[in-house]
Amino acid sequence: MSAEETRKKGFSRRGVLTAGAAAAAGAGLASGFVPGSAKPAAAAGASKVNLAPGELDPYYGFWSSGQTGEVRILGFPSMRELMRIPVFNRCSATGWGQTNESLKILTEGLMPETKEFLAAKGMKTYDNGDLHHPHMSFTDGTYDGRYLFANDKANTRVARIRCDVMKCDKIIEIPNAQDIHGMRPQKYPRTGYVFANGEHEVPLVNDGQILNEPEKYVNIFTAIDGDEMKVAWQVIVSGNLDNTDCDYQGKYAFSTSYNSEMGMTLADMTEAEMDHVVVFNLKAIEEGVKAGDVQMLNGVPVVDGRKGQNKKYTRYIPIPNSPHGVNTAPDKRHVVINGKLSPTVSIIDVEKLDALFESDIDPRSCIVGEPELGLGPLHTAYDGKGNAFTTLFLDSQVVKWNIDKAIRAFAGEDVDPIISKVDVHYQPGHNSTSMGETAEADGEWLISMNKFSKDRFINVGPLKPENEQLIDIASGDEMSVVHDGPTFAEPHDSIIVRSDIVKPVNVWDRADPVFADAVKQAAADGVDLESDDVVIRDGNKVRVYMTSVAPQFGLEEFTVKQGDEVTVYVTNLDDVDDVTHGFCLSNHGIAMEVAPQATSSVTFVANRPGVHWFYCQWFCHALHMEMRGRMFVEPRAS
Ligand code: CUK
Ligand code: CUA
Repeated sequence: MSAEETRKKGFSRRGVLTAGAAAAAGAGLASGFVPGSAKPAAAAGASKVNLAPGELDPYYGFWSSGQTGEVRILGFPSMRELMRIPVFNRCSATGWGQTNESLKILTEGLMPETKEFLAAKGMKTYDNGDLHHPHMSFTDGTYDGRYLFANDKANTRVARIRCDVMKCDKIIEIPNAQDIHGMRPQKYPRTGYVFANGEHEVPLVNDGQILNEPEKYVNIFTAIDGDEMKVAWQVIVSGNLDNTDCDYQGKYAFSTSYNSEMGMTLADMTEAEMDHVVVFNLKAIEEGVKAGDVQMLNGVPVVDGRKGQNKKYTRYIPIPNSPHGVNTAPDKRHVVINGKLSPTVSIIDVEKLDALFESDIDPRSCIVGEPELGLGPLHTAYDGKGNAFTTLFLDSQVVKWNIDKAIRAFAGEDVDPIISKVDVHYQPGHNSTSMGETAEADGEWLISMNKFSKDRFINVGPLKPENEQLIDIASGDEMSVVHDGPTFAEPHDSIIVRSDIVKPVNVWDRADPVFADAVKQAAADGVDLESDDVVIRDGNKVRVYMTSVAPQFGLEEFTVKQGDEVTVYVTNLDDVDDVTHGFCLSNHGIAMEVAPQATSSVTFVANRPGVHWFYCQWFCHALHMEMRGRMFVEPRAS
């Protein structure tokens, strides 16, 4: 398509739109064409996106990847993908899922029955995950750069990523719940808790005795101790759980429910006009747990917060209609619940929640605004200046609205909270603003994470990328789309973090706990990982220790016997930025990354007699191709 055609197309789609949106269309064109109506502000926004070679981004973007199961790091606002962090998936490049170090993380947090189930399939852990929500740890209401946490909807897990090395260090399976969807870290005083919603309701004892007795189905809300990565407590709720967020006081968490009906079919699930948001009273629950008002299920204390049960723990606030996202505003006071099947969002004033728990007043008394925004409101982000940005899935738009005006309109004043709308392409789910889920929301940028890209990119076949659209929100009331960013399946959510907050290292610390098992085994074998290149035989177990310094492995050959269980430890002695080596063993399905000053190890059975080359698969040196060696497997004596 020529630039001229692109331009025409852009304008026909935007016929009804404002000059601001038209300016955005112009700013996005490769030709650099800017229509006469363009505001200089929009052009300014676009120029901030186009970093010159070598220029650095002012923000990190941490992107989920949905069913791909990883977390991605983008430079923001350039939208350049910088790195992928394997979490629930497998990674051919880094060996995530086959190194002993990663397998430990992938298996140690699984429940015994899950390990048993997987072992029967010949598996150590799950191969897939569905990672929707990456969120950073907080201290005092803002990001602290320690960790990222992420959910796995597919296999009911929660993972933690260390931001110093940008690697996953813990994965736990959540007992009693099924399919962790909404997940948020505690904002205040710190993280602290990581809240996690079980989305799909199951019988409380799910052993195959109960199918068609919905009254025996429950959903479970979980609070994880984010420091220990252990479940602290759980709450049984009525209805299912979708998304979650919490307040800036450290008192309450909130979860939406699209299935208050506890329906098992689409018709049943969407029957009621009103569903609800559950409010969790953290202190009351902690006291209940301490007082022993719990049942112990799979070693976890579980309190009963169902409707009509103990009202200390939860309140159910009716919300129209199958609400989805819940987003706490940086004003530290308002929480927006996005109506999805209702064109409205509902604004909760957290200062009215104490009264709700103290007496039997109408739970809707804490709703202070309910503006009608458009069709299919899913998620809301904030600029820190009193405005909110809500995605409208069905309208394919983002709407900018003012929180205070919405509250005044709800109170009867004749004001319109809607400031402007912009078309996005197409069907937006989550959106995020720069620092927008913290008290330091800065109102610079908005990302609209669109589920369909259709015609926005050259065609790649029936499976299309998603389209993340970058929107300038710093240049006045109108929003300007300044960049289309294709992504592979399927980022749901993202966070945009000021770059000064995140401080990754360049080189591993040899004392890092990730290497502890290797160090321990080496010590038991009398081996120094940092200098020795040696093969240790221990019955039919063989441990091969080798160092690597570009462009050479410490061992250029080693010999094992057919049937040996071989563990190869590679320690990268290079301590220069960016000199990563790898160890790839031909025709054995084995490859792993060994970053500067790291030790990585992998275990396999040597079952193919003959010569097998191993080589460094990470281009590290002019003689990188020569960085190789031979494993000789002697045939089993027959
Ligand atoms: S959910 Cu995907 S668009 Cu999993 Cu956060 Cu709303
Ligand atoms: Cu070492 Cu390539």
